[in-house]
Amino acid sequence: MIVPEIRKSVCALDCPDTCSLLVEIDGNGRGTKLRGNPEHPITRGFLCGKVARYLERQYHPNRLLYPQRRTGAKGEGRFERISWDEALDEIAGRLQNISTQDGPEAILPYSYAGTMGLLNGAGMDRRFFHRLGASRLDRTICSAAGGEALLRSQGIKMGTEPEQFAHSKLIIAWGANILGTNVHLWPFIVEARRKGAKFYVIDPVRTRTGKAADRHFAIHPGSDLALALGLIHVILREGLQDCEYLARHANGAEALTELAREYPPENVAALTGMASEDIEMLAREYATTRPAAIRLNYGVQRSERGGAAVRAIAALPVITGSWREVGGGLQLTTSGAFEFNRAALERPDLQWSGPLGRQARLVNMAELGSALNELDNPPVKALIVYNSNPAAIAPHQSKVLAGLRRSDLFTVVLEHFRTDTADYADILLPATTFLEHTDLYLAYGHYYLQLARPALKAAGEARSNVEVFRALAQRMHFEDECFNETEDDMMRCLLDSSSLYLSGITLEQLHREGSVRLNTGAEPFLPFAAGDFRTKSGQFEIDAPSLRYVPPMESRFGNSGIGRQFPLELISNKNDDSMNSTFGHREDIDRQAAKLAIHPQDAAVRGIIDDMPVRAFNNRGSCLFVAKLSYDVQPGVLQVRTMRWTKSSAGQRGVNQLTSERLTDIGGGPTFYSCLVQVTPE
Ligand SMILES: Nc1nc2c(c(=O)[nH]1)N[C@H]1C(S)=C(S)[C@@H](COP(=O)(O)OP(=O)(O)OC[C@H]3O[C@@H](n4cnc5c(=O)[nH]c(N)nc54)[C@H](O)[C@@H]3O)O[C@H]1N2
Ligand SMILES: Nc1nc2c(c(=O)[nH]1)N[C@H]1C(S)=C(S)[C@@H](COP(=O)(O)OP(=O)(O)OC[C@H]3O[C@@H](n4cnc5c(=O)[nH]c(N)nc54)[C@H](O)[C@@H]3O)O[C@H]1N2
Ligand SMILES: [Mo]
Repeated sequence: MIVPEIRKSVCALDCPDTCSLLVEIDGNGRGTKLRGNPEHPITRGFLCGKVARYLERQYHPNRLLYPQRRTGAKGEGRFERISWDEALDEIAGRLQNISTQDGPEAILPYSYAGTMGLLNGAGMDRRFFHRLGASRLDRTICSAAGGEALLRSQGIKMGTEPEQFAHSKLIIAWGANILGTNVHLWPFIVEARRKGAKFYVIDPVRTRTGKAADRHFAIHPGSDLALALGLIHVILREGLQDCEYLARHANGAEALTELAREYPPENVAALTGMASEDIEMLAREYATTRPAAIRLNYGVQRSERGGAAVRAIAALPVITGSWREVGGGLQLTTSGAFEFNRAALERPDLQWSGPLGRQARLVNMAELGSALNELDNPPVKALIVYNSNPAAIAPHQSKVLAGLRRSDLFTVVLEHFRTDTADYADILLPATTFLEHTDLYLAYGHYYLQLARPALKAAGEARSNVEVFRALAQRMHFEDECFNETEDDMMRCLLDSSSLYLSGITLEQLHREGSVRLNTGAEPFLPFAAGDFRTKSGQFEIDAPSLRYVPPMESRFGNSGIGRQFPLELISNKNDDSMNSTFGHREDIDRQAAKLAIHPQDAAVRGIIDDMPVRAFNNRGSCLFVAKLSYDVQPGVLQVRTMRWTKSSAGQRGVNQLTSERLTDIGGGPTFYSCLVQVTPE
């Protein structure tokens, strides 16, 4: 038997788990199998379904293999092959002209976390755009509201490590579909349950995770702030708080006590749709079952008051003193512990020595449609897209597509596949995958830093984002030394940080070991056991006045009147088997994303039966789905799994036809899950 060669890699998909991978390679250097690294403390030898099959995507016949120039109309998807030299010359020439005529801020980069790699996600690209003086992109599309909430309350985006969930006696998955989007946390929950822990889920949708729980609490979308205040009401009323912890480590407890008085369980039951006894029970169990951990994920903060909801939920372990305990606390993200020297990597200082001589304007990526159609002084004349597929994933899609169709917009797309966005490119460039380039990875669901070297040969003429922006910098005669740096130089820049969490970690060690635990100090890691919040005051900032609950305007209970015309709340959350729009080329994924879950009551009054084609619409747009009658959603709530490519959906269109550009209360995030629609048989 021939023993295959094994190379190590790291999964770069936008996921809290950031897995350590083993790639089996045959004699010709071709990858034959991907496995989870059994030695990695979080990956623990298994992969999710989509990444176990990632080699299909890697070697897919539709992979982009060489640079192309558009020959058809924008959006039509007709291209001709060109050379890299032609492509880079044309891009550099066009960007130079636009910069001269309209000013460099007429150029807008658009990228998100297609790869979580730091070099290809926020490295040479940032340097290039900073030196160019291009508009800066506010990367809000995913986690801005929740992130800002943690920064305001805790001063740092950090939380309970996944390993400690095994020691919890009560685990609450709050807007967190763990089995679907964070499956490597699951074994720790299984271990806890084996030792007697209870597992509860708070989610408007009964997801796979909800079905696997001891209890699933169906909550009205966007009403989590009210629930948190109701729980706080009961905890304080019954004296279950940790007075000492609160007094020493939190600011604003008195004002919160006042506010919480206004949220007795009876009132909160009406606001959240949960039973008043359940609210009482949940509060008591949470405060008295020790240790108790909350896995809060990003579902909660994708609605209008999402930031305040996260701040109120994050106050719970402060009120009960749960941060003192192994297996207590809360995890929304761990990413803040990776305190790299980002300035050395991204070089924002280059803006001052470039043509602009100042910091460039900031454009919110959640408002791309407005930016492309309405922004002035200067208008956006060039859009450079990489690590993202805005034609599918950005809200108010009709506006985004109208912008992408503009004949005076020069669009460049760096991609693996001809996505919906790629169809609008003037120049389309083939990108390498994470299996083909070097990168460094933080994680937002654990505390291990990882390095991956190329495991496979680049497909066709594909180049990494780092290589492309390095080459463009040369074409544009940017002479700063940083544009000559290698990937290793760039990683050294990142590691050159005074953070204790990174102290002693070297590139050599990362190269040798692949995965290195951050220096989180003595085990077990209890970041806020003695307070130590990173706010200016060093205290957890409750800020009760910002936590008053009002239902989302765009909900059945909002006061805007939209609900009369469009009475159903649509949640377009993640697909268990996919990754945003990344697997949009797969037919099975497309079929899943075409299904609209609707409660049998809502279906009956509309004459909708199972498997019937239906149209969902509102004042922004409309799209076709196949109805799936289901008790997994409450009456008044619909659910669809994101995210299909419009082009593979045969004219039925993507769900973001329906979502709005309205922003969250803080952080400027999108409100994907505050979305009212009407549904009719098609
Ligand atoms: N399989 C898979 N994994 C993924 C992704 C994927 O597309 N597929 N995407 C990745 C990305 S980009 C991210 S940001 C993470 C996100 O990971 P999660 O935050 O876990 O994913 P979501 O599906 O957005 O939301 C989680 C749950 O919140 C629920 N929810 C929606 N609105 C509300 C609400 O108002 N209140 C409450 N309590 N719950 C609500 C949804 O029904 C959903 O079940 O997952 C990452 N992992
Ligand atoms: N309705 C609705 N809309 C949503 C969401 C939702 O839940 N509902 N979720 C939102 C969230 S949380 C997020 S994070 C965004 C995600 O939106 P995006 O960040 O756009 O994520 P993907 O759709 O996965 O697209 C990533 C693209 O990057 C490409 N890519 C991957 N690696 C590389 C690389 O190394 N180089 C280059 N050049 N390209 C690469 C992939 O091929 C893929 O097409 O969507 C948001 N939109
Ligand atoms: Mo995300």
